[in-house]
Amino acid sequence: MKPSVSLIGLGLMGRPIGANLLKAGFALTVWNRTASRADALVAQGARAAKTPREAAAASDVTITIVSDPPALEQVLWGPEGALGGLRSGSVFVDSSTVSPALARRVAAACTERDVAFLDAPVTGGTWGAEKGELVIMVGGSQETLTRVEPVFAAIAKRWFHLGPNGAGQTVKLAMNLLLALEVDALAEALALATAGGVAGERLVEVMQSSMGRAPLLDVKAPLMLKHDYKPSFPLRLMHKDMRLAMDLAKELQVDLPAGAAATELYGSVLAAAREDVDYAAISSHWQKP
Ligand code: NA7
Repeated sequence: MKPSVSLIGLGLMGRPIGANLLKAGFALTVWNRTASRADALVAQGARAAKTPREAAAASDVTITIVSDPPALEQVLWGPEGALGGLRSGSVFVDSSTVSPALARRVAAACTERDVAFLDAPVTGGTWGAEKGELVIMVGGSQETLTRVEPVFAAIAKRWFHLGPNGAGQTVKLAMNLLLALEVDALAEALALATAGGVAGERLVEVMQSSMGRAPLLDVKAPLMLKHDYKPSFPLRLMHKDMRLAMDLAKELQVDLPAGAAATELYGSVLAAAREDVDYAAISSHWQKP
């Protein structure tokens, strides 16, 4: 029999994830801080819980996908928090991107309650979430992963078991640092070519035939050339991940000079942004109106 699932956090990622869980036939309970964001899923058959605690108590598997470490702490340990509701013997999966240290703290709190825990941040953006083609980076035991694989199959095309709790978040932070640097490198190369009198499109065309070819060019370059920064993966969340990566580097005493410079640049573009934009908006640093 399919496990019942609770989903806490119905932002850009949570809503399509919920829709795919319903489509796959899971009994779904949802909770979101802004209650109205649950309406569409409720119309499709989900049950709305009144509190995170009630949501967690309703199911065999509980998934959280909220903004950042303070948001996760709030939904777990805040008033009527989910941690107090998790059923003994159930599985808790956190798909938010947070620090490995917080993932390990959550794991310890779950162990005390006889709850199995996976840190399972995702990649693929809203596009991957809508298609049910996310990629999941998993930290925790293989046995727990095996239990939730039918749930993962409804929302993801692949998942990687990377080690004990915290390993999923470690890989996610390293990966997003790489993506942020790649997009910054592309923005810098476009700025240089454009200043030198060559259209950015021509640079991209050449890049597509070179060793620097990357799927990221297909997705982000056209948006950067059009100055179209509608958020798929918001700049504010990428900057949050870069800060988490830099904190981790400090903790592990790893020197990341390009990461540090890029984190500062992303921070200044974020501070100047007047609306929620994609991280491709890093290009706007060189595209003054
Ligand atoms: P969004 O679209 O910014 O959504 C964030 C979600 O987190 C949304 O449901 C928020 O509720 C919720 N949130 C934020 N702060 C809190 C607090 N303090 N308490 C409870 N709930 C909160 O992010 P995405 O869906 O794109 O990304 C989610 C995660 O996946 C993030 O870690 C990414 O880095 C990867 P709201 O609707 O605002 O009431």
